[in-house]
Amino acid sequence: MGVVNVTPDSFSDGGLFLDPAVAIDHGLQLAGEGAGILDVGGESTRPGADPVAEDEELRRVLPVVEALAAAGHSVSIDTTKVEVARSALAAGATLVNDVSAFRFAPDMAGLVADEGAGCCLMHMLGEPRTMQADPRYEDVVGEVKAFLEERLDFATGEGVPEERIWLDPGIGFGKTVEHNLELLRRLGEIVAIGRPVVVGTSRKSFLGKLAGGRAEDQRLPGTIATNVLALERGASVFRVHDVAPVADALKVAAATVAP
Ligand code: PMM
Repeated sequence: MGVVNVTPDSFSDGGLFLDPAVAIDHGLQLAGEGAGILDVGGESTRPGADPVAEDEELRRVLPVVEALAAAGHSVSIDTTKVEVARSALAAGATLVNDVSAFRFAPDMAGLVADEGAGCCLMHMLGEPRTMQADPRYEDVVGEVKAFLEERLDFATGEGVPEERIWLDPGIGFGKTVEHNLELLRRLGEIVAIGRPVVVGTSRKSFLGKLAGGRAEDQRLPGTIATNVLALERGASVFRVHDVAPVADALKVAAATVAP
């Protein structure tokens, strides 16, 4: 899954692809590098980010979704707003990547069900504005797993077939470095829920901290290391900014994992 952020303020690429034409080119490039899905987002979820108004989010993402879908690519829409998801699905997206797992807009489940779309349900502690203010868990893996199971039940109860649901532990969303590491070490427990697991470690701050203080553009080695290990532990979808190098690493790693 290649990241196409149409935002002025995402943590690692904010402002680079705010012009729709540039974002479309970027998406096409990521598809050429091997991304099977292009994840288009118009609202930054970085810690402390302010919410974006619906009309502004639509203005950012719609032309990009439309162009990438028209070019024959699979597109997911990274949003927590039901009207943004509705328009993106109408414009050709086939999957809703909701970092609130339908908590912010419960109607999103019915939309996904009615439209025959897929969805990715991600764990986040609270909301982006406050999630990194002293996150605490008794047992981070147990709590994330219980949350994802509850959200899976909610979504299927609203009519989304289980086969169309992916789950994501939400690396960096209300988690300390140690919480992220524990989730990656014990990823198998999330995989055991029985749905495809998405991981998003790409360029995240814990990678910078672990490598001695690396800036966003120097976190590719950590991104590769974590994605390769996540593959070995059963993850199915890898959400990254740097598709070509990660796709190579995953191909080689997959060839060494027992079938
Ligand atoms: N991370 C970000 C945004 N959306 N969606 C999913 N499913 N999983 C993630 O880990 C995730 C996400 C934040 O990264 P970005 O600002 O670079 O897009």
